[in-house]
Amino acid sequence: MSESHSEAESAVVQFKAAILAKLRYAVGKDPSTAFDHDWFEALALATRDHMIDRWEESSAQIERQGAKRVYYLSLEFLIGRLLVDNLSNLGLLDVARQAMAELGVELERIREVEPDAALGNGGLGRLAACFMESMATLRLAAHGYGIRYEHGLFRQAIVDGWQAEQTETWLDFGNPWEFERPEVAYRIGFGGGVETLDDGTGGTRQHWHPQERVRAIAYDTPVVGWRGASVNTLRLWRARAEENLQLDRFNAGDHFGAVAGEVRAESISRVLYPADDTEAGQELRLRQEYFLVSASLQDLLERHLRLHDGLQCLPQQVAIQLNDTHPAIAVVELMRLLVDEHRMSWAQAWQLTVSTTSYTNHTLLPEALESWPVALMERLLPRHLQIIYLINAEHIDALRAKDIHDFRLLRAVSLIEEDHGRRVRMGNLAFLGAHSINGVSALHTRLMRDTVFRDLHRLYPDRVNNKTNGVTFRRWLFQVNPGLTHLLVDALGEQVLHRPEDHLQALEPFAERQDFRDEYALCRQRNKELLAERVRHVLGISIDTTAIFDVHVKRIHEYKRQLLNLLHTVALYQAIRNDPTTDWVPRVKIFAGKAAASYRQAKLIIKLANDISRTINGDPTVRGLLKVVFIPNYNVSLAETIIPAADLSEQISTAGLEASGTSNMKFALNGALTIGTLDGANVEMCEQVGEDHMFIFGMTAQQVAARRRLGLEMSDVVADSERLEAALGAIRGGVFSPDDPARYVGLVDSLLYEDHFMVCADFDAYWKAQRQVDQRWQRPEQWWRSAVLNTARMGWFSSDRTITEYARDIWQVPLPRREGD
Ligand code: 26V
Repeated sequence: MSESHSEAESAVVQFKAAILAKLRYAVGKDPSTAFDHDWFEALALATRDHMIDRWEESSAQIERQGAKRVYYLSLEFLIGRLLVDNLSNLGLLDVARQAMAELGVELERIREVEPDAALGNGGLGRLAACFMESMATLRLAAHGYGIRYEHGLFRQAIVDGWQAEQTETWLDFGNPWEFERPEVAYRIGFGGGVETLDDGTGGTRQHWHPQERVRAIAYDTPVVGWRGASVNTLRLWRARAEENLQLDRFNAGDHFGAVAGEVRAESISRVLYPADDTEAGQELRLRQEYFLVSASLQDLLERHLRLHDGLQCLPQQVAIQLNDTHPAIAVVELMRLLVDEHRMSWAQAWQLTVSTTSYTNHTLLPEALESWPVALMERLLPRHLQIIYLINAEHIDALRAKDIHDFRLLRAVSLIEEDHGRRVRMGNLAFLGAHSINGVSALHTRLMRDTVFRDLHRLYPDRVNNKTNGVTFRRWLFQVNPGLTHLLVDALGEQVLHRPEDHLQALEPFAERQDFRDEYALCRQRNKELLAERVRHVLGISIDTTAIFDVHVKRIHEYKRQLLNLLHTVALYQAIRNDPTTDWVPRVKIFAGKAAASYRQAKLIIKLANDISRTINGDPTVRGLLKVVFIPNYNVSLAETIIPAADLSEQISTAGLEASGTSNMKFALNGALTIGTLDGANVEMCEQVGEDHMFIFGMTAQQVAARRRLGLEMSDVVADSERLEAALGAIRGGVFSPDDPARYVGLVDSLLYEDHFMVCADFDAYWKAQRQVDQRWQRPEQWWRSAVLNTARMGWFSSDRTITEYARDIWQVPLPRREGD
C-alpha cells in the first residue's frame, strides 16, 4: 500500500518536473508568465513524451511480425480534443491532475483551452475517430489517412436567432499532438494528357503527363489505445506548392502572380467541405479526394515494397477501407499505379485491387450519392477516366458473356450515368472495385440490398454485408462521465474498464436495487448541473435541473425531424397554457446542431427553434414547466457535456433514412432513455435494451414507403389531429415570429402539402409516446431501473466489437493478444 502510494507520488513528482521543463524549454515561459494556453501546451507536450516510446515499439513490433496492415481512408476525422483522451488512455489522468494542482493550475480549466480538431461534419467523421481509437486498443496494425484541413468545420454563431458561419481556426496556436514529416512527401498530378508508348514487347502502355503538380506533406498524430495497448498513426496530408514563389515574376514586380500557384495548390487542404448531404459538385472537392487517395496509396505501396518482395502479396499484407465513396477514386488510382507505374498486367492488377479494397456506405439519401461529370474527370484526371472506361467495358462485357442483355439492368449497373449529362457514379465504382461493401446497421444494409445497390447486389450476392456501428466507450463513457464510471467500477470492479463490452451486462441485477438507482440518479443530477451551468453561461438562461432534460442534438436535417420535436414543443406549450393546473411533468427541451451553409430549410428550422425558445421562455404561464434552449456551435466537446446530462434522447428520423446513428448509442450508454423510430441502429438497440426500456413510435420503413405511394399531401392527417392543427396554425400565424408574421408560412405549407419526411403522419404517435415518457418519469423507480438497464445492455455497441467484425470478415486480419487475454 505505502509502496504504491509512494510510486504514485513519485509519478506526480516526475510529471511535474516534465511539465515545468516543457514550459521552460519548449514553450519559452515560466510559471509566473504562463497563460492558460502555455500550460496546456506544456502539459500536452509532457503527455506526448509518454506516447513516443510506445509508438516506436508498436511500429517495430508490427514490422517484426509482418502483420497485415489496415489503411482507413477518410476525408473526415472528427476528433475533438485529445488531452484528456490521451492522458486517460495512458492511465495518467490522475497523475496529471495532481501534478498540475501542485503547480497551482486546475486541469479542468486547462483542458478547455484546447481547440476541437473538427475535421469532419458529423457521424461519418466521428465514426472514423472512434475506429482509430478502437484499432489501437485492439492492437491492429492500422493507419488512418486523411487531410490536414487548415480550417475544420465552421463555428456556428446564432445572431438574432439565425445561424451565422464563422471560420474555424484550430491551428492558430499550433498543434502539440502532430509531427510534421517534411521528408515524407509525394507528388500529386492534375490535368494534362495521356501519351501512348511502346512497352518494349510489341504492345503499348499509357503514360500520363500531368500539367500541374502539387506536393503532399505528411503530418503524423499518434493514436493511443487503452492503457497504451498500441500507438498507431493518423497521417494527415497537407498540400504544398512544388515551387513556393516564382522568383522571376516577383522580381518583375508581379507580387501577386508570383504566389498564385502556391495559393492554388495549397487551397486543396485549406478547408473541410462543410456539407454532409448535397453533392459538392465542385472541382476543389474532387481535387481533395484525389489528393488524399494518391498520396496515401503512394505511401502505402512504398511501405509495402520496402518490407515485402513485390506486389503479388498485396492482398495478404494490405487492406484498404474506403470511408464512403469520398476516396473511391482509390480503385482507379491503384489500377493506374499497378499498371502504368509498376507495369503489371491489367487482369492481375484488377484482381489485386478488388481483393485489397473494401467500401463502407453511410447513406442512402439520393442527394448524397456522389457522381462526377465526365467532362470534369477528363480535364482533371484524364488517365483515370480512361481506366474507368476500361473497367466499365470489362464489366459490361462480362455481363453479356453471362447472357445478360437487359438494357435497363445494364444501364443501372454501368459506371457511367447517361441520363442527366454524363457522370461517373462513384457508388458503382466503389462497389465494383471492392470485395466487400458494408452498411452500418442491419436495416440500412437490408435497404442497400433492396434499393440503391439492388442490381449490383444481384450480380455479386456475396459482397454486401453489415457491420453495425459502435462508439468508443473510453471517450463516450469513461471520459465524459467520470461519476458514472466510478460507480461502475465500484459495482463491477476494474475489469469493466478493460472490457466494458463484456462486463457491463453484470450491472443488470443492480437495476433492482434502490440504493444503486439512487446513486446512479445522483450522478445524472450532477451532470445536469454542469450542463445547466454551461447554458447559463452561454445563453443567460437558467434551467431547472429537476425537469426532464429532453435532448435533440445532431446535424440539422429535414430527415432527422427536428421539426417534429418543435411541433411537439409547441403542442405541449399550448396544452400547458390551456390547462395550467394539471400536474404537468416539467421539461427542458435542448436543441443543438449545425446546418449546412447552403441548406435554407435547415437554417430556417434553427431560426424557428430560437423563435420558439424566446417565446416560451418569456411566457410566465408555463414558467417552471417548459423551457426551450438552442445551444450554439454543437461540436464534439459540447456533446461531451450534453450527452451525460440527458434524460431523454431524441432519435426520431423518418424510418429508413438514418443509416445508423451513433449519438443514439452514446446517450443510451450513459443511461438516457430513447424516444425513437425503428430506424438505423435504433432497431438493434431495441433488441439489446428491450422495447420496455425505450419509447418506440411511428411508422416503420416499410410503412413509410407505402404511405409515400399514397402521396405527400397531409391535409386529412392534419384535419384529424386537433393538436397538430393548432400547433401548425400558431407557427403559420406568426405567434412565434411577431416581427415577421409570414416567416413560417412556406415552411408550414410544405408540411401540409409536401411532407416528404412524414412529420405530420407521425405526429400523433409521437405525442402519445411523449406522454408515456411523462408517466415513466413520474415513477422514478421505473425510470431509473430502465436507465440502469440501458447502460447494462449497451455493451454490444462498443466500436471494439465493430472493429473485431471488420477485422474478421472484411480485412481478414487476426487480432493480436491483448493484456488480460
Ligand atoms: C456527403 C458529402 C457530399 C459532398 C460534400 C461533403 C460530404 C460529406 C459527407 C457526406 C456523407 C455524409 C454521410 C454521413 O455522415 N452518414 C452518417 O454516417 C454515420 C456513420 O456511419 C451514421 O451513423 C449516420 O446515420 C449517417 O447519416
